[in-house]
Amino acid sequence: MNPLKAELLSVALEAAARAGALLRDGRPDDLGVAATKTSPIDVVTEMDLAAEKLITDFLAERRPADGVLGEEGASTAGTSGVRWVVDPIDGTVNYLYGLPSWAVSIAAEIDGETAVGVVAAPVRGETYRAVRGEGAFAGDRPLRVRPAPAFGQALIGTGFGYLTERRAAQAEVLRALLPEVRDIRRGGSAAIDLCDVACGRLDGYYERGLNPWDYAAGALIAQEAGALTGGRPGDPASGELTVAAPPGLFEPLQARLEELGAWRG
Ligand code: LIP
Repeated sequence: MNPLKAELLSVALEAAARAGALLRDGRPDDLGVAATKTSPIDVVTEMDLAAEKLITDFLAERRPADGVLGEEGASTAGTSGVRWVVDPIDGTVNYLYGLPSWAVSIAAEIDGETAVGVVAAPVRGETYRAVRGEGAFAGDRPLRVRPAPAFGQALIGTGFGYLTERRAAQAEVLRALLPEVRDIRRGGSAAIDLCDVACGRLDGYYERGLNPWDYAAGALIAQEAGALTGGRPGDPASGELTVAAPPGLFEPLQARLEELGAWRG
């Protein structure tokens, strides 16, 4: 493995492990909402802020010349060509309510391309990782997507935004898609959903409105496990639309989402 990528992986794994332990073991029983962002249901807790500080302090200590982009406000340009993209708690609402499906998501870009991705899911006891071109793993277990099923047999993950108008548009897409596939799962963490595609626990995933920190690490892990990822036809995954699925399912799913206008709203 490339020495730089090996170092970035080691740093990401340690940062995610430290933040995951803080979040798992230090969650206050009376955890409340510390602030809201784009809407009254787009919440931040004191633990989101504490975890992002732990991660950014660790990155500054180990990789002081790197840039950082974090969901809770971390933003430094850096001079090394490496930028960290950090979601300290992906699945914040699940974490707030004490539900198990949340993760620490840490990606490292080299010259603008995601090279390393780590998603730690402490309550699951699993940490997913990938280095571009080197495969995807959960611990030491190699990950591989489930072979593409017929469209009507596909288990599809998705999620919803925090703005009323967007949620109404997303519900219309869901209303059309649900009768056409095996079933839908809404887990509440894009990073975990993308890792579940990588593990073969979901056949596919799509969502409109994600931020880079939601999908950067998970999309690399899904790619390295054999999934195709993207947005609207011909576009990369983005906040407009993120789609992930194995070849043979990715194409019909992406085409159907285009027909349904899943990128609107
Ligand atoms: C979450 C995403 C999830 C989406 C939620 C939320 P957060 O990120 O991971 O897929 O459906 O609405 O955006 O806000 O918990 O970091």
